[in-house]
Amino acid sequence: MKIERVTLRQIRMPLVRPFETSFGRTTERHMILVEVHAGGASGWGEVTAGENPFYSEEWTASAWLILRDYAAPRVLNRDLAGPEDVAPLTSQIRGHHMARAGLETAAWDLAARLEGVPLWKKIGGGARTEIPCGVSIGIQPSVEELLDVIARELAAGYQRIKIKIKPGWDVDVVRRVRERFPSIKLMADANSAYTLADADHLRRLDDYYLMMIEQPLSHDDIIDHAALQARLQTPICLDECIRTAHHAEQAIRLRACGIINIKLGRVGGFREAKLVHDAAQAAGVPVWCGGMLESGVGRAHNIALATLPDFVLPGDVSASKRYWERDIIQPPVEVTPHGTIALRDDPGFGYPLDSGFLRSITVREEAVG
Ligand code: OSB
Ligand code: MG
Repeated sequence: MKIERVTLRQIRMPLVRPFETSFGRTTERHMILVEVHAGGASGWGEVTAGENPFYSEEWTASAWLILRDYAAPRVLNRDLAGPEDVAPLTSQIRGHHMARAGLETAAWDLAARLEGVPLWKKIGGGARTEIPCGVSIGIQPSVEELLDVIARELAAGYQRIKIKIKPGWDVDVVRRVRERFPSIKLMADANSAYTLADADHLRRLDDYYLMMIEQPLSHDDIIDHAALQARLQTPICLDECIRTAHHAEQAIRLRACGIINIKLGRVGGFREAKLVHDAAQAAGVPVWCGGMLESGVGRAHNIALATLPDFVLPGDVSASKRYWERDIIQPPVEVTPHGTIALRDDPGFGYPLDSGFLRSITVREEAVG
């Protein structure tokens, strides 16, 4: 496989409703789609970076430059034995995993299409034919509104509810959710809003038998998470902290978490995501697939990833219509009444692109090579 050309496209997609976390509020996504061309075929990937460097150091504009000036030139016109060769070729770049993953995941999609197989098969997945789905619910204007949103998502069939927390919107909110929904699978994601000095406060969450608390402490601090986990009954799930399989191994060894959220972008693509998965599986640590408010392309890649065997917990991958009036794939991602996404057997990521609509929301485009 030889990638002859890379096309970068930045698209603009307003969310159907704003999404608020401890680090900020998103009303409109600006994402980069990466198309890689080889032998008359092409594969697609998505850069999941945010509009600002608040979840991690990357944002849409930085990813564009990394892809154009560093990542794409390193893989163009090279003889690749397969898509697993892409990540090592860009590993000289420090950080910028989401930019690198846009290219890497596109190469996996291309390889699957060249072989005429679904992406889930190409990555070695297929452990299940339906993906269990949860939802991630942003910070709401009031607890009443949050309870209404949760009721609506449960009625739609979603198997697990994740709420976002931050100082001032945490223990009392969780208590009221539990009073109203005593037996649902419930978890809370803090996106690094606390420090170890908040350990006593966070310990109050143990009263509400959450499945897990996600990334309570700093985005780059595994050690303090280990100290916090020793004081909590509720399992800690790490998101921001786990950027490589080595981080996963260290976090597990230090008992900093009992669960890992795997995001393709955060770890740099399928190759590293599979290694994180394997490290967690070997240690008996369950994983689930996180989300970054993706368009249909990134969403479909997440679905493929979630067919690896250790993805036993419902993830944050949900229906297109929760995010978009109109998605760039047709049909959009749909969720069954029992809260699952059924796998598709089309080659590659499995959903036809709506190219006319895609063109209409493209704000810049550039070919490399
Ligand atoms: O921490 O999981 C997170 C969205 C943007 C950035 C970080 C996170 C999230 C989500 C939303 O929780 C997941 C989704 O619905 O795509
Ligand atoms: Mg998270």
